[in-house]
Amino acid sequence: MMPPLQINAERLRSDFEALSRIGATAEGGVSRPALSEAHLAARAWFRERAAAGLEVNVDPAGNHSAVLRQPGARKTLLLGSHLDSVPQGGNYDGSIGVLAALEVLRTIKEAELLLPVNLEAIDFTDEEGTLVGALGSEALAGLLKEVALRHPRGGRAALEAGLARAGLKESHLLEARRDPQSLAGFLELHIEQGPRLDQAGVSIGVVTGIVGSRSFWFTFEGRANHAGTTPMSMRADAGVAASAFVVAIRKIVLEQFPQCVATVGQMTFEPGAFNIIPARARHSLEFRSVDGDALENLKTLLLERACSEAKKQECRVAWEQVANWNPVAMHPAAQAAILQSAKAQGVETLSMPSGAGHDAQSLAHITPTGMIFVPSVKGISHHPDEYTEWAHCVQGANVLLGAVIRMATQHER
Ligand code: HGY
Ligand code: MN
Ligand code: MN
Repeated sequence: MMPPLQINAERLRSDFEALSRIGATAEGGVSRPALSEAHLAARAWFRERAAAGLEVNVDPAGNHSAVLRQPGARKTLLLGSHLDSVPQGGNYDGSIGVLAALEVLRTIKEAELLLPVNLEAIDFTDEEGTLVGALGSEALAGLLKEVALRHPRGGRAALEAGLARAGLKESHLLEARRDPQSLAGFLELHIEQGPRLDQAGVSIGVVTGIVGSRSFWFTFEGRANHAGTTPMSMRADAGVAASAFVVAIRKIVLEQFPQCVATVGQMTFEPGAFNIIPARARHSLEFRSVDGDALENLKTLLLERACSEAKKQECRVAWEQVANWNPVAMHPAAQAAILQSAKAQGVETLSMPSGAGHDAQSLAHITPTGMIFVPSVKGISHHPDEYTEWAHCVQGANVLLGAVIRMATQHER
């Protein structure tokens, strides 16, 4: 029996090292927030690398892709991830999926392997939600709503500045929508970003489903006053109200919603001085679960608690929901293709849900979608110390290659 086709590991490594230098931080990671100069530089690099032998495409949502056309093919199998990062992020989140996808296309082209579907290695815009959240993949899947653009998670100013830098027109973003009938599926290689594979000593994760999440901005309004002369009993301290709510969020999730996680990642007080009682406190809140009902029940409870904590401090509270992603299952055919590919390479697998969000959760709504995880050492991610053994990156790319061939050959021309 022929050994399975393998990617060119040296070429993948040289791409990974070149890309890691774009937006590199002193701490050893990368900072390439969506449509920032560093992100645009990474996209220019991708276009140049892809142009060597493949067709390059940029759609109205800025999604960048390399295309390997196949004679007579009517559908396209998408594979890829995202080149944008969180601020002060790591080198592997998203990057390894885009580079492995590009390497799969080059390997199949060099092997002169003819498939019944086109292959497209794609880098989606703003997966991380610095601007909107899964902006490019939601636009391609036809899920992007005007309301998400009017009230984006990262604020209107950041969105407008990013689109201007990238030369993208907000009014054209939705034109990136693809006809689901034109797609044969989507596969994404990604780091796990959690500790399970690393702890289990297993090198390939087969994702069964991806968590849903809800994102909000909360604003507590109190009364600014002199920090020295105002008796404690006469204060309407927005900072205390918000802080009490943040502590309550953790308590409620730990005690009543063990299937959820919640995070307050940003918080500001205004006017913001040692000697002024905060008039306003604004903070983010994001909570996630694979259980859609739990998300809605937790949302109800937290909104009630925000009101009661505000009242205790004689403050007012307002909120704005800025993201709403539902849990999605990965397609059985995609999971089977990944499992068969890993088995053919003698690689042990672990089937598992994803606690992180991904572009795959947009694509899962319109085409058979699957994800392959590779281990994150100590489960660290969204941090410069994010690290995956290089052998696992190569193995993940080879499992992606085998899964692509299996999913592609399930189609007729
Ligand atoms: O936030 C996430 O789960 C992903 O890294 N965007
Ligand atoms: Mn990611
Ligand atoms: Mn991420």
